[in-house]
Amino acid sequence: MESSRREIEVMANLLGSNDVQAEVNRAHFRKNNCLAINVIGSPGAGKTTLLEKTLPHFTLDLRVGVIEGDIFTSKDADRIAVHKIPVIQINTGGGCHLDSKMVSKVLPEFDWSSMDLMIIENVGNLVCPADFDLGEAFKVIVLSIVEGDDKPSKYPVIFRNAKAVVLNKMDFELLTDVNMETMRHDIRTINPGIEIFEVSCRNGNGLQAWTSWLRHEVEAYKEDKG
Ligand SMILES: Nc1nc2c(ncn2[C@@H]2O[C@H](COP(=O)(O)OP(=O)(O)OP(=O)(O)O)[C@@H](O)[C@H]2O)c(=O)[nH]1
Ligand SMILES: [Mg+2]
Repeated sequence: MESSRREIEVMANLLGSNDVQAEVNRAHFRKNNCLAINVIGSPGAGKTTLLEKTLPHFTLDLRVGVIEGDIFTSKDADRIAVHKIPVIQINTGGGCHLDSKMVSKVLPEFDWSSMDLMIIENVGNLVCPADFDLGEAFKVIVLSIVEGDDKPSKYPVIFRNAKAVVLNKMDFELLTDVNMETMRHDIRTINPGIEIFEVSCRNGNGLQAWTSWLRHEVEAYKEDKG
């Protein structure tokens, strides 16, 4: 009993100090007029692939940077670097999520003079990153439909906290027993206002709606200078 109370106190302190730094990061993004988004999803959901497919829609006329979060390796950062944009890898060394201090440490490594969009790919995990504000404008979930239509109701916290969800790997729809109506219904029950995109990064279906929405979000953020 005593030890679980101590654990709660430690967690509360941790989240408290994370939130303080997150506000500093958020002020930094605001000052530089750069939309920052926090991309969250299970290992292999397709976060990096979605970034790879998204970047070509932005880099012709906008400046985009990427922060890659992983436990070990720089494999995702290497994939993003092919697109010739600034990318920094953060290795958590075992931690299951990024936190605002890790992000703040790498911010000075970017040139902020004309950055429009900063995409932060979190460590592959649908649970832990939900509790850690990085200072982003909003969270985006990437969920592979192959994982099953019960995932939103089993992991509701992240769905409650996100602005958009990309339901990826739609090319597998007919090869699985996933019920997309259940999936959509459960997501909307948890978060009625969330944007839902049904996408296949493999064949490109649905990507246009996602990239148009994200572009609109970048423009809206830049117009809202308050
Ligand atoms: N069939 C199919 N495969 C996909 C799709 N999107 C991604 N993949 C594949 O799924 C695998 C995992 O994709 P990643 O983009 O590395 O996934 P991730 O979420 O970044 O993974 P972590 O960073 O390790 O958490 C790769 O083999 C991709 O090619 C899709 O829409 N359809
Ligand atoms: Mg990845």
